[in-house]
Amino acid sequence: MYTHLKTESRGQVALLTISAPQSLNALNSTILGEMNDYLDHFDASLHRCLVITGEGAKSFVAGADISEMATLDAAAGEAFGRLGASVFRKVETLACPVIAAVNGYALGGGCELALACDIRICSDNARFGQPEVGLGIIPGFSGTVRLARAVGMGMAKQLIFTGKPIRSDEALRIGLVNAVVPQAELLDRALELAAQIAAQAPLAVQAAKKCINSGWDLDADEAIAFENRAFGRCFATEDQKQGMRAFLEKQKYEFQGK
Ligand code: CO8
Repeated sequence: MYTHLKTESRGQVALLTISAPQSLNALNSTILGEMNDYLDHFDASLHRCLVITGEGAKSFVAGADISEMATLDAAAGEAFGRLGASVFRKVETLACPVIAAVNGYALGGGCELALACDIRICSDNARFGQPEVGLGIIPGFSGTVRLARAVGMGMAKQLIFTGKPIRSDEALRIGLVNAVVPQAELLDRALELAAQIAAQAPLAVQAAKKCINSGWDLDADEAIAFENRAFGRCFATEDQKQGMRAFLEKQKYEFQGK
């Protein structure tokens, strides 16, 4: 059992709540270690989608823990950055889709965690920002890499160079989030979206995630060839056979992930 993570199953959807409300869910090495363990043991044959949120109505994650970072030297800072970056990479490359339900502050490492997720939806009181340069550091959990990919280089540079947070409506405008919903509805809306994903053929969803992520880093010809191989492998699944049979016979089929 974890001290700062709450884990639940909602049918085929897993819900992970980061819970350190006294520090607005700031990420220290204990929490990052727990997340690492959770992700290492995540079974995508049991859960078809993961929703990550923060405890309470005020903060998703208010950043990496400043009290832990304050006395680090260069080597320890690099090691701490490596730990966070490796945990977030596990989020990004988790077999199934991950939705960030951003319920308030997503600052520094919190914004970077949201960026590592496949889809972000947020509450109307959410605030996003990369305030690191105001602390004498840079986004160190891969924010310089992922923010530019999400919102474009100019907007990423503005957010990172000024450290100024933005509100949920601006986050929606620049494409940082897919949707803004009232705070009280956030978790239900995130779980609804997750359930829609979970109802699809899970191996196909996983293959699509892999193609989109891998294709981003490849040139177009390689990305298309990668997709083509993945497309072919879909035809070796029971879900493809049953899914197409059910369509042609005008029936419903519950995908088995086989
Ligand atoms: N780290 C540690 N403690 C925090 C953090 C944090 N990131 N954020 C909030 N807290 C604590 C506060 O110190 C306070 O504790 P206490 O009650 O003991 O005084 C408690 O949470 C409540 O916070 P506030 O009283 O400040 O609440 P407010 O409503 O007044 O303000 C804010 C909320 C605006 C979110 C404010 O707390 C704030 O600005 N927090 C810091 C935000 C920030 O700068 N985040 C970025 C941190 S740096 C980072 O994430 C780098 C990631 C890459 C790391 C690379 C490693 C090398």
